[in-house]
Amino acid sequence: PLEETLLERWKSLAPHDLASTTDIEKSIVYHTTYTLCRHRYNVDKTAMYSATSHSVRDLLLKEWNTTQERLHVTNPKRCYYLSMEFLLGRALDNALYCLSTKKEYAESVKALGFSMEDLLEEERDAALGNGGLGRLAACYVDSSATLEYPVWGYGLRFKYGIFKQIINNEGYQDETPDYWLSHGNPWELRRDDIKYDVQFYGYVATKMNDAGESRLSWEGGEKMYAVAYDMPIPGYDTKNCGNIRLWESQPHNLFDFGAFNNGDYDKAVNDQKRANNLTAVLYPNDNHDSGKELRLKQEYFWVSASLQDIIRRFKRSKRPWKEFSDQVALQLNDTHPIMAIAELQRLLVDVEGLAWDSAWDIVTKTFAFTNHTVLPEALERWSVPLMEHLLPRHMQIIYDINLFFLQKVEKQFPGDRDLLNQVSIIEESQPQQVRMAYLAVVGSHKVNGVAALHSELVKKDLFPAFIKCFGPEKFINITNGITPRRWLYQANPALRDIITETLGSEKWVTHLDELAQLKKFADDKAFQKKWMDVKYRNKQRLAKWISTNMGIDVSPDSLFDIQVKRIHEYKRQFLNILGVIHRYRELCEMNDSERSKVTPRVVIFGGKAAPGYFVAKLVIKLINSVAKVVNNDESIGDLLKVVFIPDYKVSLAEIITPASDISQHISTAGTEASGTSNMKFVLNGGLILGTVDGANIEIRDEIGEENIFMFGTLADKVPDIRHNQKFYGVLLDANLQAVIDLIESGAFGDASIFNPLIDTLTYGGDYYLISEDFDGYLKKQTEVDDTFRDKTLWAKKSIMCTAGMGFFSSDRAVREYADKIWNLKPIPSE
Ligand code: F55
Repeated sequence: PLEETLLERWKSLAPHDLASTTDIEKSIVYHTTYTLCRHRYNVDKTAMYSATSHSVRDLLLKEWNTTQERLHVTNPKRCYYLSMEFLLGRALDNALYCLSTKKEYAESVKALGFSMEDLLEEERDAALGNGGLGRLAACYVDSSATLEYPVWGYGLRFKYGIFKQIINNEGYQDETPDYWLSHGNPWELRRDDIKYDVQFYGYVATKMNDAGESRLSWEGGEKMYAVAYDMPIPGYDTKNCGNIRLWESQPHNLFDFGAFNNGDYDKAVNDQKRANNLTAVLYPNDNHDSGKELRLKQEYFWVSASLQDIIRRFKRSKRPWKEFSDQVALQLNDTHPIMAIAELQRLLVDVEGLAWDSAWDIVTKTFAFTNHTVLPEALERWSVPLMEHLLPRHMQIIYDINLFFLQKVEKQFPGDRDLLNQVSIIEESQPQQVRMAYLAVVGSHKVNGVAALHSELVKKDLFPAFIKCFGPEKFINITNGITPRRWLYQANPALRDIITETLGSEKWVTHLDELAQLKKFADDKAFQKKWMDVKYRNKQRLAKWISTNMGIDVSPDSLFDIQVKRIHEYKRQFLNILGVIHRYRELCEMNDSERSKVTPRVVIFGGKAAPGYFVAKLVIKLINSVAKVVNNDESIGDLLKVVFIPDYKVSLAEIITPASDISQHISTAGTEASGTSNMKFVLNGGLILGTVDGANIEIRDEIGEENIFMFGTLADKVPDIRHNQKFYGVLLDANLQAVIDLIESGAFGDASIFNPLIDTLTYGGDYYLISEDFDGYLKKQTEVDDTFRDKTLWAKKSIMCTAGMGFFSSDRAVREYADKIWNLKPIPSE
């Protein structure tokens, strides 16, 4: 460290704020010249975006540094959010708002000959996630930074994020790699000095430690480096700045000269390649576990590097180990980081020399686990042989954790063999499997679901036997939330402005409950008009995007009906498109006078299917086949249009979400843990058509049941219906049968390709209850049409939607985590 007088000098020389637009212009020109080495005759939009971002980054890094300094001095308890995925989207617009300098930068950029709108479009999405789980992590770091909680995210720096989706000429999904770093990334900082070894394979040996005690030790195998990259996460209306630390894998020995000299060139090169590949690509499956060795390697690599970093920070405080959980909270985002439990136990026992029980006490006080799904195919299980091969010492530790746990259970419930089988972390299959979710329950002090219904199902369906062992208090609910900054303030400037004008302040941006005051204007005719004008302009904006990018013209006077999310059978995009076909059938049979009474509709789909998910990809194909026929049927005109927007991602969601009249959240009851896009749409004054599932239920409770269109089987009825279908088969709903007949007639092209999809309705039962729910769905859609024709009523409902959304702010959710799980206090920046 520098001595006092030098410190003062450094302080006096610290870069100062950019006080005027001239300062900002200078900073942008500086970065163009020196960071990018571009001449002023040679600056295009991409370069200008980059220079502007570097300039903004300087401001952020200043806050980053003061935040770290403050934390260093106060040394409070910190929380680390371990998430394989952070679906951040774009950073520039968000940073400009957080630093409250968007206006100044827009002026400066203009003075230099560019438009801010153009520059914002230059930025590639940081798409390091699949869907809801990854976007949730992004919202939570936003809220943590804004609320000044000392929270860091830890994840992986994938070279390729979620693939880019292309819809080919036949209407099928193709995938191309998302090389998002091709133009550099001004929002990350590589930390060459923060680098750890991560080990794989090898064997377990017995060794003597300094005290002459024998200890097990993990030896041999292969090593890689983990190098840190930091991404600053600005808070809104605060000088606090959060951080996400992402690890990149690197070869350990820059080159294995030994192997090379021995003529084994392939081995030398392959070691390098393996290390470089480890963090190359994000697995593109949502709600489905791939079970691949490379995935387990990614998980352990990330968890190991993160724990080494966290422990190094803890050790600097010179506190005794028993205070670890007073200083550190670790949140496990789904099953992906659960190896961290075994890894921390290993580090404490094998490396730090703690006794097993003291170490285990620390572990269980430190970890908490968030579950995001009850779908069995999404819960990770790793085969014991794979684990023994890749992580031999961890496998032993998991066996021991299980043994000691089962001994305790046996003591509590003597002779209850069934119970022991039900709670064992090891599944006695061929080969044996490690049930990662069970390891998380045993190794954590709290387990939470992400919406009220889901949290009940977690207790009832996933971990019933554990309630017996631990009591129900260990299992809690924290309903998801979304950040109002990105999802209203940024994405919907027109709505933002009338809300602020009406409420007389911007307080709602950080206190979303304030929106409730809008209720008193719900019947105000002048306000309704303003409100619906905003909706109209947002629909025009989306219509323009669709026209420019897809060549399809849609009328903003139509009802915009949107379903955008990952394509999955349980989310039932199939139900939606079958409903569209039904609508088309009816239109075809109407005369002109009947048609004149129809509410014109644009049905918009978007979302990626996992590349290996055949049935989901077939749903995309069906949507596009239907779109082609319907959109080209001149007799239908504007009464019905179908659009599949390719490559749905965060930046597109920001245009799509504000433009909905209705959005669909129609999962089979009990399958969608929460959903978060439902919250985004309602926050933006969109009504929803949904099932009694996930957070839809709580949205209904908050906004009032008269403001939501709900239908469908209830979750507790689903198992019986499935059971009966298995025995007695499925008798398809009559309207559904007519729709299927139309598909099979070849109305949408070669029908045989859709057979595997149609089979999911009948073979072995209609697992997702499409037929069961079809009639209720159609009836609700008719109600939607009728209600939409009453413009005043619709406007009122739309206002009541936004007004009721205070609860769904991620600020509220993060506060709940901090209070109920992390025991964490904010560290004010001023
Ligand atoms: C990704 C990889 C695996 Cl191996 C498993 C799951 C996923 C994944 O992307 N899950 C996911 O997005 N889950 C969603 O989490 C949201 C946030 O809690 C929920 O709102 C949503 O219901 C749930 O499906």
